[in-house]
Amino acid sequence: MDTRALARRIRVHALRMVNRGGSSHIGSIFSEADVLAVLYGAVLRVDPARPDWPDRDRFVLSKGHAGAGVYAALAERGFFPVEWLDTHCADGSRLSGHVSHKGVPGVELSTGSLGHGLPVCGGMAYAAKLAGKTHRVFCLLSDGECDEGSNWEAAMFAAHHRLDNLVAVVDYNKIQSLAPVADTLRLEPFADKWRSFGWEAREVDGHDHDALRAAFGASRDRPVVVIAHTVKGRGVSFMENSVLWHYRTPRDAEYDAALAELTAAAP
Ligand SMILES: Cc1ncc(C[n+]2csc(CCOP(=O)(O)OP(=O)(O)O)c2C)c(N)n1
Repeated sequence: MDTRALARRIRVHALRMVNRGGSSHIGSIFSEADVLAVLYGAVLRVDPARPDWPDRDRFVLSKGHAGAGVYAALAERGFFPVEWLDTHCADGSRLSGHVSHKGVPGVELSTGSLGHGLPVCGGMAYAAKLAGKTHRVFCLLSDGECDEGSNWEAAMFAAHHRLDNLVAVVDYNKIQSLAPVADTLRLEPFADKWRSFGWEAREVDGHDHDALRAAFGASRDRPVVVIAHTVKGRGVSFMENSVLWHYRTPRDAEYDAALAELTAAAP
């Protein structure tokens, strides 16, 4: 699958969904879109016709507020009709703003309260090991989410059990909600922290599809964290690196301008 084209479609779907549903977090979705496209387009071993296939790779979006990106990726991969996306955040829709697994094929875990995805993924990866399974577990975290102590407990657990089937991906866009991460609770030296917890840390440009693909390769003996350096709002110039687009909904001229920019972009 052409992952760059998939990333662009994820962004366009998400922009429409957020506009139509009157919801937020478009900057957070744009920053993760390339990671999602590479995972769903080239890396995850999944079967849309059998979303509960026991040997499937698991993907959990721990930064659950950016769930529109996952819904768009799943629809594009054929887990459910693309038309479902039109119901995002509407009354009675199964596609809630924070990602939900209830009635949505392909979603493994409902999230939104930050700090829970990695602990659950550690359990999934450990269970796979105990059962002698070879599938892998991927967890997408946000940088601000790494303020939550539960992640560091999960990091210790995963290293202790040598969970080489577990991959954490951090969408390191350097902004959390309304302020820079560095001013809120500094993460650096971030990769060294993970390494000191017993993980293999790989740092990449989170919008470079070849680099991401290579970084998702297996490790021989320990859990892997892919620190994906990203830009919040990536793909729409007036949203990039702006705290405004964490909670703001693009409307009217802003929406038109964003859509025009995304649809004009290659590929
Ligand atoms: C436990 C918990 N505390 C607070 C929040 C409210 N909240 C929503 S998004 C967010 C931070 C967003 O920044 P970041 O985690 O870096 O994600 P980004 O959107 O930049 O990818 C916060 C604090 C939450 N969802 N869960």
